[in-house]
Amino acid sequence: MRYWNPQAETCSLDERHALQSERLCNTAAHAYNNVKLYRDKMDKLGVKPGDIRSIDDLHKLPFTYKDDLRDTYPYGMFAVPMSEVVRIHASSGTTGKSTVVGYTRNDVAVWSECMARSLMMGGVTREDIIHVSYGYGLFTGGLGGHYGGELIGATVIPVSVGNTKRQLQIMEDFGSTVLMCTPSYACLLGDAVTEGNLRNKLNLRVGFMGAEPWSENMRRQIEERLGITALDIFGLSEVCGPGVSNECKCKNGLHVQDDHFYPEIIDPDTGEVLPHGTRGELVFTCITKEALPLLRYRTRDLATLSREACPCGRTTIRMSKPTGRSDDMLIIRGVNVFPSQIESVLLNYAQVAPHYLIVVDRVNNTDTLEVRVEMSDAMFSDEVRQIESIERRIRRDVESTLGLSAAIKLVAPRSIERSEGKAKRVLDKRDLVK
Ligand code: DLL
Repeated sequence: MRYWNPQAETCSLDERHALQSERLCNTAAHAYNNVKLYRDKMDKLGVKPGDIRSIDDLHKLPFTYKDDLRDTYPYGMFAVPMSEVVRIHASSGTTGKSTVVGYTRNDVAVWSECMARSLMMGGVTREDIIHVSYGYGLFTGGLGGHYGGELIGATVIPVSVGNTKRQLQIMEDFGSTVLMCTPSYACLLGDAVTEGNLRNKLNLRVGFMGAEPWSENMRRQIEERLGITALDIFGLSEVCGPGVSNECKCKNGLHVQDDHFYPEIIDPDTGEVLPHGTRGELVFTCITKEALPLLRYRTRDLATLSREACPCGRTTIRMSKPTGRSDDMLIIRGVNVFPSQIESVLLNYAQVAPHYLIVVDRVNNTDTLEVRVEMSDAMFSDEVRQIESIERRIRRDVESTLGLSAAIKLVAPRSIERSEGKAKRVLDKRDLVK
């Protein structure tokens, strides 16, 4: 079988349009009737659910922003009672509070279905052994891959992250055929396989890499070193997690599961909807979600959309690899990081000045994070021991805020370059999109 759900994946454009329209009408009413924030936003625009008669009316609906989720933290945008919510995930917010996502039983089923469709794009069947090295926990990567794999009937190994030596041992001993992990971790595994001369001992065939941007160069490296076909998988927690879109073996864009997540591309500055083929900000409307029916959610990811026919036969719309962001979010070792999160930690320390620079690099296929912070004049004359102690405390606070280790370097007053316009807070030396 080539498709998990042939009807959903290969139906005619007219059928697709009719299904999307019906689902959007229901979702607009569901959101309006059950989420105060949407009722207020739609009332302000003078739009009633009855004004939404087809998917072509989508542009009449208001946008949703990450901050809307933060302002209603944790459950204020849920459209069902908590007794209907069977799962919670969360991702980084712009400051202290995370973005909380809820799923009903049906939402988990839809997500699993989308993941099963994704896995089948890489030819995964019940005969496969899926090695899931995405993190299990509030992050959606681990459980997303897990449920999709089980739905197909494949054997799923929930390895989660870390301990590369053990990962390779499990892959070899358990005969893993499918690898799911971030592209940077796949590069690291590739290095270890090459070093240990392990390639012939592994049975890997295909990989699903995502959660962060990656280049064609990285794809080449991963495929060569691990002996696999490496496919791009995209998603975001707010919309469901991985499986919003995925590459098929043609590798010419990611098929969006647009019978569940309807994409638009807009101008990030004006909000105007842009024609297919134009680069802009990706916006998703969740047209089947029960717990969190997001309308026109601003992902901040920059991409293009295409309706050109794909040789695989799927009629879903395709998106390009995301080629950047319209905000300042960084993805470091698969973890989403907003500079404002780091700033909020630094502001708690009177000893350091509000001048800092976040330096991100990639060394031996692993992302590194260093925060350079200027000391105040008073602190600069302190003893080394005291300076080191503050450095340690800041490191601990940054790590617990981000869930990611960071090097903290206290530097001399006025040593960080000042800019005349907007302060430049981030120096990203990685070469991610090419
Ligand atoms: O990263 C979900 C996921 C898990 C996707 C496993 C794929 C595999 P969040 O933590 O909410 O969710 O981060 C979402 O990560 O808005 C993009 O900026 C970025 N991102 C996700 N997949 C890709 C990808 C998961 N394939 C944010 N290419 C998104 C580039 C990606 N960026």
